[in-house]
Amino acid sequence: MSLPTPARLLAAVLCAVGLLASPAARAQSSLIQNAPARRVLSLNGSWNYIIDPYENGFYDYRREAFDQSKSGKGGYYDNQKPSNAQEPELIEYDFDHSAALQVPGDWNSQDPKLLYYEGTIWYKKSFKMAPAAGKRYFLYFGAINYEAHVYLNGKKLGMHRGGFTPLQFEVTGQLNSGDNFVVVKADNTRHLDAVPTINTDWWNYGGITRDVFIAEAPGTFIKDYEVQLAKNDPTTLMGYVQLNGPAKSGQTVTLNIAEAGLKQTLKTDTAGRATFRMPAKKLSLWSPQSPKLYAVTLTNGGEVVQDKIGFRTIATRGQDILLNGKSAFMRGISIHDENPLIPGRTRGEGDLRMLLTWAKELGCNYVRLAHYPHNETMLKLADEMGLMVWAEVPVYWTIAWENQATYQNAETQLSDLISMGKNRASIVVWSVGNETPLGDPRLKFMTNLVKKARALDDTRLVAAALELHRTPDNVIHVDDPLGEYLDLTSFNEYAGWYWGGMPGEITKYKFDIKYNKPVFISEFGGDALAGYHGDANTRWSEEYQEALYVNQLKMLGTIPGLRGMTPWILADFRATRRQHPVYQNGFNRKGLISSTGTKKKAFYVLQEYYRQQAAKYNGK
Ligand code: GCB
Repeated sequence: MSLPTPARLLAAVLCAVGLLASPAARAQSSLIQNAPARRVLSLNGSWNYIIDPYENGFYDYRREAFDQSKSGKGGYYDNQKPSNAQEPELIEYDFDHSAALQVPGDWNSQDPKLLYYEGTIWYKKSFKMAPAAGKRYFLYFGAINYEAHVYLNGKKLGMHRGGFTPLQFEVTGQLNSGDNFVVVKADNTRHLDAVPTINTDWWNYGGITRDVFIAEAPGTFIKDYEVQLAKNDPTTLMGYVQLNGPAKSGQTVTLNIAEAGLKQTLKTDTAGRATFRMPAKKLSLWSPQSPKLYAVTLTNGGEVVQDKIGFRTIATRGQDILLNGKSAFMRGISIHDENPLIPGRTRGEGDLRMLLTWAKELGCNYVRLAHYPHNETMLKLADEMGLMVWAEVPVYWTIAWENQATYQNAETQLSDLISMGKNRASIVVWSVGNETPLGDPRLKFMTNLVKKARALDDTRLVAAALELHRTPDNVIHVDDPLGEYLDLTSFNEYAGWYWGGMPGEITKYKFDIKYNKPVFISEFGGDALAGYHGDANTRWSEEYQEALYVNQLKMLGTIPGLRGMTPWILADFRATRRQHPVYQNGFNRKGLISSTGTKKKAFYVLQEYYRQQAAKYNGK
């Protein structure tokens, strides 16, 4: 037995408090890495649904949950057929004769009576399959908003909270050869202690909003892996492979990046894990100008997992953001996971590609995927199309800072996001929240999230969209104490819309920014109804928004450390709080592109500014 040396003890303590991010401390999660790339049976398509505002399919008339009863039966998840005169049992629901919703897709945009619906909807999908002996199976949902109870063939698999991260259940041994059915109780009721909380500025779209599939894997399989450059070192590849299953220890795993001539055979330890660190001097680095991705192949016996991975470094030095060691300007735009043309949540690669193509047209090299984890496909597309990404968790406005369960929920969402995105070169920033109010409990909550993000991934920047305050001398102060812990001084700034007078008046403001870090404007903007015209002082007109952008860019140009921005927002989006009957009509109209896909005048202002910035920073 070897006794712990003082150095080992210190390392263990530092690891425990998250200060030393060893490869072993990097993002691990129960989720299968790159699950969509495994051998899958898609369960997308038509799912029958039952609207259940009183939750009669979940609770009996004494409000006892059926799935907690002795028999575990009685809920809609039994998927019983309705009774007829010959049958003794009364059944008052029937999935097969109920209407259907398309999955993936929110329910609000698929049936007019569901536009504002908040509550429970039951989904059912029947499918046939032939599970193979010796294989393992995982039922995987890209996202369900917000609380999901999942049942397979009448048996409960589990429950998940959080509307934007994947959920997965092992179903080995629970699948029939032949007919099967999955039932989901999806509930988008808002809660004070949830993440996000009850108050947001986006639509509370409910339902199974992302892909559903069953993934097949061998008995012992490659569950998780990371293949990235070491921190600030473009010539060293590092990461790990994690096997899961009875034969996980002492296995041989091969990592092959054929195009780069890199191949290594790894041996797993008793925990099924193999870490590596190897020289990689000839890699072409990923950047928006040249979004080079390498085919990466991991092999474990007969199992082959393939990914396309890019390699780049990201760091800050003083007020510079260094991409692959060179100063870059982040020409960004904020994006919601919504297709304004549906309007509703994006439903597939086409929708996602449309949004990112608009961003490219604008001249962006960067997107802020606000305010919650976006689709895994979006992250892969950003890799492919050459857009850096700010990825975020829905710690938004005022949540229950002192509630331990709320913190745990936020931390889990952050961990799952980092696990899902850790191999994507596009992601350069983890954002732990947006416009959170000053105060001690909040500072503790947020700094714990920052520590967690750094412990899981020490190679990317950590940020949050902060707030500012003004003094009567027209000075905008940015001094939120959370800024101390972040890599960017990133803040939202709404001069010319929520305060500061007309667009022409805002250039009088000067900035007083406390931290010597790259300055990043995570939001600015104002509403304009596309096609509504007036002058630069006519609120809601395209000309007002245009003047606001012209003057914002003038004003922001006075900040020496300005290294990027993600104005609010690419496209108009649905927001319940936006009630103006003429100009808003349930939409936040700060989009540079309208809800029918037309570009507003301000689009071209930002496009020209980005053209100049790209020239100045040599296109990076
Ligand atoms: C903000 C929020 C964003 C809102 C935006 C607005 O500061 O971060 O979610 O939609 O302002 O339009 O007010």
